[in-house]
Amino acid sequence: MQDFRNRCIERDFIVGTFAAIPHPVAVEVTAQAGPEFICVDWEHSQISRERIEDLLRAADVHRVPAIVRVPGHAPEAIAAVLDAGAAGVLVPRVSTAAQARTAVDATRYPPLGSRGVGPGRASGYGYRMPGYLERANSDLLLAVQIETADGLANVDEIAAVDGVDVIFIGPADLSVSIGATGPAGQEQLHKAIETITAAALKAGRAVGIFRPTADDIGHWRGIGISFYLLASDTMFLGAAVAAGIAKARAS
Ligand code: 3PY
Repeated sequence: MQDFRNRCIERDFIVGTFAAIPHPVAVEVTAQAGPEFICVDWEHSQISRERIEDLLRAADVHRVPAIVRVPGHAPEAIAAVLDAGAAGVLVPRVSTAAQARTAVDATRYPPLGSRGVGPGRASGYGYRMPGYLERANSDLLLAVQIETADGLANVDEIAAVDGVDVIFIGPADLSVSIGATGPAGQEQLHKAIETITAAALKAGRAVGIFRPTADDIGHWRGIGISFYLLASDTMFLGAAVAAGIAKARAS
C-alpha cells in the first residue's frame, strides 16, 4: 500500500470512487471496473462497522487499495478501520489545525502518533505484527476533508500540520456552509475551492476533491487537484439504470 500513499503524496493523477452499498459484491464489481482506489463511506451510508472488514477484503481480492471515510474524529473509529486493513482514512469535517492533529495522532503509531497496537486483520491477526508496525506509519494514507466555512478560514494552519497527506475538498458541504448554493453560488464556491487548493499546494500537500461526474475534472486538474473521488457505487448504478431506460424508451 506504500505505493498508493506515495503516488497520492507525489500528486499522481488518481481516480477512485465511494463504496456506499453495504455488500462485498458491489465492491468486487466496482474494483474490477478500474478505479485506482475505493473509499468505503462509513459516514454517509448504511455500512456498519462490522461490514467494513468484508468490503476491504473484497477490494483486496482485486488488489485495489481501499480507504475508509470514518464518521467523525473519534480515534477508536480510525483505529478500527486501520486494524481491519484499510489503506488509509478520509476524515470528514476537519475545520481546525487541532482537529487535523487529532487525525494524525490517531492514524500513526508512536513516536508520530498514539495509535494503539491491536492484532487485527491488517497485521495478519498478529502473525505479521512486527513488519506491520514497521511499515504502517509510512504506508497508510491520511486525507482530511475541508468542507466548512471554518475549515476554509483555517486552511493554512490545517495544511501546515505534519502528517496530513491529502487536503480533500467536499464541495457539497462547503457550498452549504459558506452559503454558496445553486447556480448563483457557483463563483463563490469555485473561489473557495481555488483558495483551499492554493493553500494546500503551498504547504506541499496533495489536493483531492469529490466530483459527482467526470465532466469538469480537466478543469480541476488544471489548478493542481490530483486526487479524485468520482461519484459512488449507488450513483453509478442510478446513472446506468437511467441511461438504459431512456435508451430503451427512445427506441
Ligand atoms: C461533499 O461534497 O461535501 C462531500 O462530502 C462529498 O462526499
